[in-house]
Amino acid sequence: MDPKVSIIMGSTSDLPVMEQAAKLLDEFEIPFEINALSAHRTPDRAMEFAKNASERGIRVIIAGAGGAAHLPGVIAALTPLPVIGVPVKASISIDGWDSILSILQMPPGIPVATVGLDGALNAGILAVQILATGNPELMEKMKQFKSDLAGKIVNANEELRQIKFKYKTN
Ligand code: RP5
Repeated sequence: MDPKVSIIMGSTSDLPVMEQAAKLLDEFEIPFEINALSAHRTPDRAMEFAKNASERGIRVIIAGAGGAAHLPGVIAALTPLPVIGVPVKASISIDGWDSILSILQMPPGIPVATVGLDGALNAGILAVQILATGNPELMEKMKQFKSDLAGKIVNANEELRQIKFKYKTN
């Protein structure tokens, strides 16, 4: 299987967060690869990866990092592919804001589609949505996924209806 999505992260300490994206891609049966790559510890490898990803058939890159998280931006600067950035709340973090702002606040011309703090699940969903724009079968699966989410709220309301309060009217 040739990978369509590449998940990269600054360190394996990011894995507990980034594996949420991997699980989601597995659920949608999307071939993906997962690697550690650092903009400051392995800058040459990061550059080589970014320059070759498109030619290798990768369609979307999900990049997670914590602290002064320049990995997604550096990769986005070197590839024409869409890059989804995942700010990770690392142990060195100042409440996650360092990572959020480093990834989110890219200068004009080099976008990184930034999800919320530790939001790797949303990154996975967004990657599938990007792929689905050119794949009707995947689009149907995404529709089903969304309707399953709606089903959860229907069930939640059913449970909430059972809860009794003196002044609760529904
Ligand atoms: C970043 O530094 C990584 O993305 C990670 O979130 C953080 C800490 O890395 P380790 O010291 O745990 O390897 O580059």
